[in-house]
Parts: sequence; structure tokens; C-alpha cells
Amino acid sequence: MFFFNHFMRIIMHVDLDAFFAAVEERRKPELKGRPVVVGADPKEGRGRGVVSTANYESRRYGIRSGMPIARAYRLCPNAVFLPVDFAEYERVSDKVMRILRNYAEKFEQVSVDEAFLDVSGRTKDFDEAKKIGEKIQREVMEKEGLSCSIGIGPNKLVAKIASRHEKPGGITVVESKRVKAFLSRLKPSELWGIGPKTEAGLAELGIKTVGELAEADPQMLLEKFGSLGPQYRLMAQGIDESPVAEEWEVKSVGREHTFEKDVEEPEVVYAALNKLASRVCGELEETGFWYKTITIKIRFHDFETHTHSKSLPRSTGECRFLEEVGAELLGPFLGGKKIRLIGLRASGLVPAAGQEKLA
Ligand code: TTP
Ligand code: MG
Repeated sequence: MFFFNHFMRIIMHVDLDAFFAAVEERRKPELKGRPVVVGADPKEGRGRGVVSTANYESRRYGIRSGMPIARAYRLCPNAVFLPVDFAEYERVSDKVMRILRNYAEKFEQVSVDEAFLDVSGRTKDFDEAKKIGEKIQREVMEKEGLSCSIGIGPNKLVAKIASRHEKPGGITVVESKRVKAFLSRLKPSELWGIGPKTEAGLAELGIKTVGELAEADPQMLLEKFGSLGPQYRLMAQGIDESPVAEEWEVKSVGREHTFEKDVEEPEVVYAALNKLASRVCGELEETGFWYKTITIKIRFHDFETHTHSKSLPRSTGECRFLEEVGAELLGPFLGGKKIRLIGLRASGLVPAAGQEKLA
């Protein structure tokens, strides 16, 4: 393979370790070293609902995100069970994201505890990128008392898989020439957008690993999965050119919300949208900007993600359009697959009319 060096990117994926539980430990130091489970009330084993996250001590008992809380209780009745305090996690998340943003020209927050950084503008060297990663870990630990894991690779796909490789607290670097070997032994479902169903479909074709998927006959994949088939194969080869989408932050005000549990009820989604709208609105007012374009982002449970925008005829400071247009743009996506995250952004910002001081 021939690569021109100046096209090579260095992408970092940062993911906080046992995030919700780590925030709880940070404010209640007496929890340190004990198994901590954040999620629904276990009601001594009779509770309904699921585990949001478990710290690493409780993972030793087999407790995992998404597991019924009653089962977690049976696995470790002595664990400390805490309710989800999403407002606190978002507040801490904002502070961490502000630190991360300083390390890259292009920055994309993916969820409450993870982000992509394109550091190609700062270094062309993977060893140096690793040093930047270490610096990030130190700063996040010193300022926010939180541990994070980092994956570094030539694209988002590889960086994201790499960050899980040495959790908690690790940095995994996968240079271009190591991508193939790094991916080959993984299960297909470790790639983006490949869930248990697709994995079962692949197994029917005799494909059990990413390495086998990378070598599979494209025609066969096309027949089985339609146009997605060949895309799976490209992913398996470690090919991903999607950019780190920095526009979300530049000259715009945006907020995202990851649901504690994937949701399908439109009214829950609209309620979350209204909350995002009032936050975005608050920030526009604070910073003194009017907006013209409204963008929504929606991510389904399987990580399929869409963004849609609409521009108003002229800029406005009136916040009701955020809600109204946001709801209009979200509408077509509701009532089908379960939803993991929604985002709302106001862009095309201009200083609010009459605000001379900004001139
Ligand atoms: P993750 O990054 O997947 O998990 P984590 O940070 O708890 O643990 P680690 O990254 O070290 O493996 O998710 C981030 C947060 O999102 C997590 O702390 C809680 C929340 N979450 C849920 O509420 N439900 C879920 O099913 C998952 C996976 C996460
Ligand atoms: Mg995490």
C-alpha cells in the first residue's frame, strides 16, 4: 500500500473509565476501593431497571452496564448501589470536555464520557501523540480526579476500538502498519454498526473474525447485506475516512443528551429536546448571540447516527424556534428504532442586535 504522508491523520479517542461511578467516588471518597454500582434501586434484589455502570471493583463480580439491577444485587449484595445523578455527570463531563478541546484543532464529543481529537495539526508522529495522550491523562486526573483511557490511530474507527484495549487508564497506539494485525482477531461486533444480528449473519457465511471479514468476497457480502455488506468489509480493513466533525463547536452552541436507557417514546425524546433547547438558549443569551441554523443529531441504539439542519429566513434571538424546528427535524426519526442520544445545535451565530459592546 502506498500512503502519502501528508494525508496521514493521527486521531485520538478518549473515554473516561467507569464514568458515572468514578464521579460518585470523587465526591464520596469513602467509596474508594469498594464495589460501586450506579443505576436503578435494587430493592434488596426485587428492584426493576438496570445497571448504568459498575466500577472496576464490582466488575470483578461480573456486574456490567445494562444488566438487570436485581441480578447485580445477587452477584454482590455488599456493593454500594447509587441512583443516577445525570445532572452532576453532565456538569463534570462539560469540564473534562473543555480540557480535551484544548489539545486539538478538531474536536468531536461523542457522548457524555468520550470524544475524538484530531491531533494531526500538532504532530505527525505516533510516539509524540502518545506523549500528548499522557499529558491529557495527567491533566484530567489533576484537575478533575478522573481516569481515562486513550486510543490513538490513523482514523476514528481504529482509535475508538483501541481505547477499549487497555482499560482502565491505558493508552493504546495502533500505527497504520499495525492496523490489519490489530483488528484481525476481533469479533465483527466490535466494529461500529455491527450488532449481534449482523454478526450472526456473518457467521452463517463462515465469517467469525474481523480478519475473515476483511478478506471476504465482496459480492457475497453484497448479496447477504445489500450495500452495507461491502462497507462492513472496508471497516474490517481498518478503512475509515470520516472526519472529526469540529463544526459542532465552532461558532455554534450545541448540547447533547445520552439517555440513561435507550428510549422509543416520542414524548420522552421531545421532553429531552426541550431541555436541550433551554440550555442552548441560555448559553446564546449569556454569550450574546443570535442564530440562524438549527441542527439536530440523533443516534440510535446501534450507533447509527444522523444529523439534519434547517436554516431560518433570517437570524433570531427567539428560542422557541429551537424547539419547534428541532421537533420538526426529529419527527421522521421517531417511532422506529430505540434512541440512544439526541443533540441540538444553533449555528450561523451573529452578535445579538443592539449589543454595541460586541463590536
Ligand atoms: P461507557 O464509556 O460505555 O462505560 P463506563 O465509562 O462506565 O466504563 P468504561 O468506559 O471504563 O468501560 O459509558 C459511559 C457512561 O454511560 C457510563 O458511566 C454510564 C452510562 N451508560 C449507561 O447508562 N448505560 C449503558 O448501558 C452504558 C454502556 C453506559
Ligand atoms: Mg467510559
